[in-house]
Amino acid sequence: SKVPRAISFDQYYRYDEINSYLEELAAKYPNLMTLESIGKSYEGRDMVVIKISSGGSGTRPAILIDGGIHAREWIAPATALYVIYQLVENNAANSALTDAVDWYILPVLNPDGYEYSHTADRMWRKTVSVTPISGCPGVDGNRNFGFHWNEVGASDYPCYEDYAGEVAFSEIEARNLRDFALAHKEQIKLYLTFHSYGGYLLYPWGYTSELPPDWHTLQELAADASLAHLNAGGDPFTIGSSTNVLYAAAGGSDDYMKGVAGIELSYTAELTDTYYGFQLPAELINETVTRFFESARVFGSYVKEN
Ligand code: ING
Ligand code: ZN
Repeated sequence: SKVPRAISFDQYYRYDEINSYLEELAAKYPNLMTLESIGKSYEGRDMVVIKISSGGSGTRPAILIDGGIHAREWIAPATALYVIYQLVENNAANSALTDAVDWYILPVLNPDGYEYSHTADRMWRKTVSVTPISGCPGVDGNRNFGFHWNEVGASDYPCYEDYAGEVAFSEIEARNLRDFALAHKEQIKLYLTFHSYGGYLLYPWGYTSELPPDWHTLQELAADASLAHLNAGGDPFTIGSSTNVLYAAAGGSDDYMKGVAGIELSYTAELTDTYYGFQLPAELINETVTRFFESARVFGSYVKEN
């Protein structure tokens, strides 16, 4: 497969291509970016987290971003990759975002599923692990986290798209992210997970219609991020708790990060509108990611200033 010497945002990349690019970037900017495997996926792929830090020895407030927990949502890894690209390759223009804040970015949380969606089934959502029903592999990674696990909006039946798994954290990918987040929880002030589609900025909870005590802060910061997206030519986001503006679903990563890891600012971004659904044409990647970067800027500034 091709190794991208320069990344572009007019095509979707395979998992190996993404990692080749990230390795080249880390080699080129060793004082700004480092690459860490947080463990292997079910099929043995390294799960790569990028750390972007201009100094501070790990004492600065940090933002944790992931994409691609759901295989078919290809714009999610692309957006995570674009944030890396801007913060590292365009650091001269974006140094205000890295001079006091560290960024941990995991572009593809479900690499096995991501590859499967390229090679076998474009509409694959889940992981690819074996389940008790042969012929029905895979768990919904965003129903597998261990906070009010499987209470609502998830299925016990392995053949369903929202199968929660046999137990919480049955999936190695969810465990690897959990362990990474818990190891850095004092440092991480904001968690952002990319999904598609629909144009939402969601905050906890997904397991209940009750709102967290600091929902007003979550709402206001999301409104600022949405305004930046609008000013960049994007649509405003629909903002609210997952249960109240989309649907109830327990076991999501955002609920876990807030409810257990103690990362108070925890968001799910549902990128892009509903017109193309999961199959956003590659020609629309560029405008999608550049617009969202303006929202990412707002999250970065907030963490820096608070
Ligand atoms: N949407 C999310 C899902 O996992 C979500 C929405 C996020 C619900 C967080 C509850 C909690 O179903 C997509 N597109 O996957
Ligand atoms: Zn999703």
